[in-house]
Amino acid sequence: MDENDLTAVVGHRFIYTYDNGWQYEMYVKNDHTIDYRIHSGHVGGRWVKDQEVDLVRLDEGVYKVSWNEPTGTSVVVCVMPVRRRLHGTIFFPRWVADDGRETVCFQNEHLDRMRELRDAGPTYPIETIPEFAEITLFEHVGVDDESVIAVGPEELPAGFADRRN
Ligand code: FER
Repeated sequence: MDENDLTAVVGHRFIYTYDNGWQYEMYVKNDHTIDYRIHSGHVGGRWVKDQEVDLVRLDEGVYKVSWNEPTGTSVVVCVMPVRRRLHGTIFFPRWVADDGRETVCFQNEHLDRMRELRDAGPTYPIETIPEFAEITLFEHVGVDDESVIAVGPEELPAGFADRRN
């Protein structure tokens, strides 16, 4: 198998709902960058562009995306596009787990504030949230397209995140 063939995920947008009901949207903009929106959940309304990630192909049809946010939150998402399934583990620092409201924004405009909050903590105990999700929409939209994730989740037309394919 070719570990370096990431074409099944790079340039794709997917919308998924975790088994706990939280709905997310990820755009794999290129092999080291994602943009995303959080449609619902503990920090619903939050959205981010140009998050650096590590992306690897673990095996046939299995991809892993890992990163750490300026807030201190870490995330690992294992994506299985053909199975329309993924598994994500979110590691919230204590301050986000206790009250995530401060992180609900277009993060790119508040990066220094997020790092300040991260450094103020508290960090521990970290809240680990491991959940499977169903991928309800999966589409190829091309690489490095800044128009794919360009507005916050609240600005989208009604039903945007509920489209299925
Ligand atoms: C995901 C789970 C968590 C995800 C992003 C996060 C884009 C980010 C959480 C946060 O920073 O609060 O599946 O995908």
